[in-house]
Order: sequence, then structure tokens, then C-alpha cells
Amino acid sequence: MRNGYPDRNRNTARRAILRLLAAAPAALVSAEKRDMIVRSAKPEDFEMPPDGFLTWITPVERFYVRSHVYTPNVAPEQWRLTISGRVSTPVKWTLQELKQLPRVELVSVMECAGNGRSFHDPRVIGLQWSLGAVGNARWAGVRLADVLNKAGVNAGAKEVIFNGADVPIGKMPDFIRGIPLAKALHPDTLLAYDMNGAALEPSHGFPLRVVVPGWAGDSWIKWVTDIQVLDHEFDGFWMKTAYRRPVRPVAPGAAVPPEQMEPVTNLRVKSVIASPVSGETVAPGSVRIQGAAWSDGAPITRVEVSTDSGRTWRAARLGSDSAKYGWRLFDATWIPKQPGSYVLMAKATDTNGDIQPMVADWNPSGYSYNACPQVRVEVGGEPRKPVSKTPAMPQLPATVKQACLGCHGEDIIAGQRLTRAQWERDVQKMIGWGAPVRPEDREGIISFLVRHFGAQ
Ligand SMILES: Nc1nc2c(c(=O)[nH]1)N[C@H]1C(S)=C(S)[C@@H](COP(=O)(O)O)O[C@H]1N2
Ligand SMILES: [Mo]
Repeated sequence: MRNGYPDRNRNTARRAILRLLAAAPAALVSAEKRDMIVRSAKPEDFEMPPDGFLTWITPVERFYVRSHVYTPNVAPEQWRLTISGRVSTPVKWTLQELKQLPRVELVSVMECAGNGRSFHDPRVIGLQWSLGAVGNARWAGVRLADVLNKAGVNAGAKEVIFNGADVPIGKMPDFIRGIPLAKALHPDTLLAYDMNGAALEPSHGFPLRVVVPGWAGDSWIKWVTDIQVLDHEFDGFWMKTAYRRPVRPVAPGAAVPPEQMEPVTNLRVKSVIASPVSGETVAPGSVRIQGAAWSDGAPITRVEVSTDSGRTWRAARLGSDSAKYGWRLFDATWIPKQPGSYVLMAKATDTNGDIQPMVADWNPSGYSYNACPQVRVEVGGEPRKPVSKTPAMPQLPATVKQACLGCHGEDIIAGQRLTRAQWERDVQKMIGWGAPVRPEDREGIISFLVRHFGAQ
């Protein structure tokens, strides 16, 4: 048993096709996923359990999914890709035409900016990801530069923005995001149609998605249909308000003024320990410590492990598989001298000399968590499984059901542990996005959420 987190609200779908209960008419049931941690069934937000870090390439059935909206059902024959804006010739591509361009393949990690959000203290609003909103896949497609060059990028172009076939839920702003022109023209930035040697699954962006190696997942737009070249920075919600982090470290819990925030871009050097897992009891004798490490395109040069709470460190063996943007597996053998309680840690270094920090930079939206992992294990004694305290789901009052469940499931609510101020902010945002809340019910809804899903 290697797939458990000792955390709240674990909901593991075992060896089963996730026949999700997504009742919304537009929702498409996800492709086969195996043993995922379901953070939200509708829309689809699935996390890879820790044993996913034991293999170099993450199989599609174990690859995390992060969708703000329901998975669109795109018919490939009707699908077109439009290139417009600051270009000399706007172009429309079919999938067949696109596939005539040179095929490029690369292995890259994709990691959600919010991966590890649940470890931030104080807690922040958002999906409470643990370790596994990340995966390492082989992507194949065409260079975005080739497509842009066919259209002819005009002088003065600054940014390239992408829109996909997904439709916003309620009055939520459409998921449109951009990357600077230089990153768009980088030869490793792709429009991918294949993932691990097969056509993209619907939940991963079929028929075409953006691949921005070294950058967090929010730039990897799925189901892309429209590419626009701009001569200015795009100011849509998902660029100007969401996916921003402070320009320099801030005190935990601080309110950061907007002008001190910048868009999330590159990943940060990071390792995770996949085995043993926190809370595990291991037999005395030889213990294998295993995990994976990655950065933003600067290959990992070293992973060190500690078995004594960070007092001493030694080098782990690095796996034989490697790629510029891929993750690197590591593994170390540990023979504990005596039974007891131990804290195992890991620390990665990349070719830029960036070293994984002991403490991650807290930020208001909980992005880019990359602190050195700490895994407490017991050596000897009765084997026990990690305890998972999943609180019983309370009966939701009609007002809450009506306000929330038209768009998403109750799991996404139960995953949060927020203060009153945070719940107020979240409910206000949802009202703005069209949640049906009568003014006289607002206070009752917030009180209910604080009572049952409040910060402890
Ligand atoms: N069109 C569209 N693209 C999207 C998203 C989305 O909601 N809509 N989610 C983004 C985010 S936040 C992440 S982390 C990655 C997740 O990709 P995956 O679901 O294939 O793992 O897709 C990105 N691309
Ligand atoms: Mo993400």
C-alpha cells in the first residue's frame, strides 16, 4: 500500500474506470484513470498518488488532471486552429495540415502551479493538492514557432495568448492565458497532439494543447483553438488576477498589493520522497528511499537525502533516465541502526546551482511550493497504515446546495479549510461568477462553511 496520504478528504478511486458522476450535460466522462486521488469529480481535478514518483514516465492513466471547467467534447474533423492578431497573414489549420509540419518530441514534467498548496501555512484558498499535481510525459507535436512563422509575426509583437474549446461555467471568465513572445518562439515550446505515444486524452486537451517545458501547468492551455499575437500584455482575469506570485518573498499570511505580484512562470527546483510515505512503519533492516526531482529545464545534478532530520546528508543514486525538462528518479538505501521514529528528507540541486529550500515561499495563492520533503517513519513495531482522518460529510443545507452544486461537486468544498475572511472572499467570487445566492442567505451560507470547513 503506497498510495495513501495521511491527510484529509482522501478519496481514492481504486482500479476502476472513473465513471464520474458529472451530471452536467456538457461534461464528458474522463478517460480511464487508475488509483487517483479525486480532489474534484466535477470539474475533473485528479491527483497522482505518491507511488507515481517511482516511474520515469507517468502513464496517462496516472497523470494528474487540472481543469477549471468541464472537459469539452471536441470533434477532430470540425476542429480548427486559428492564428490571428499581430501577424501578416491570419491562418486557419486543420489537424491534418498541422501534422504535416515537422514532428518534435520531448520529455517534460508538467506541474500545476498549485501543487503542494495544502502544505502552506497559513492555508490558502484553492484545491488542496498534496504532492501529486505533477507528472512526467513524452509530448509530441509541432513547434509553436513553426506555426507562428507561417503566419508571420509582426514587429512590435509582445505576447501570444491561447484560448481553448472549453466553455466557462456560469459567469466565470474564459480560461485564456498568454506567454511572452520569446517563450512562444522557443524551439521547445510545442503545440502537442500526442502524449506518451498516443493522441491526447480528452481530459489532457484533445486534440491539441500547448506544451511549455520548464513552466508551470497553467501556461499549458488545453483544447487550444485560438492563438492570438498581441502587441501588449493581455489583461484577462487568468493573467491579471489569477496565477500571480509575489516578486519577492513575503511574510506568511501577508496581503500583497497587486503591483508587487507577477505572473507565475518557471518551476522551481524540487524533489519529493515517494517511498516510504509519511506515517509508514517499516521493518528494521534495509529501507529503500525513493523519489523524483525536477527543475525548470536545468537538469538535476544532485539529490541528497537525510535520515536524521537534516543533521547529516548523503548523495542519493540518480536514475539512468534523464531529459532536459524531465524528472530524475533517485534512490538511496538506508539501514537504520535502531528502532524508533525518524524524519527522512531530500534536497535537490540543479545545473544552475539552485538548491531546494528547507522552507517554501508562502504566497497568497499557494503557488510553487517546493520545500524539501519531510517524511516521518517508524522503524520496527507493529506495521500500521497511515491514518486518514476523513471527516464525515455534513448534510448541506438547501441554500448551499443551490448556491454551489449547480457548477461543482461537494468534494471541492470539503477539501478546503478556510478562515471566515477566506470563505467570505470565496463566496463573493462565486457570486460574481453567477452562483445563485439570495442576499438574505449569504450570511447563513458563509457561517455553515466556516462551521464545517473552517481553519482549525
Ligand atoms: N483550456 C484549459 N487549459 C488548461 C486548463 C484549463 O482549465 N482549461 N488548466 C490548466 C492548468 S491550471 C493546468 S495545471 C494544466 C493541467 O493539465 P492536465 O489536466 O493535462 O494535467 O492544464 C492547464 N490548461
Ligand atoms: Mo494548474
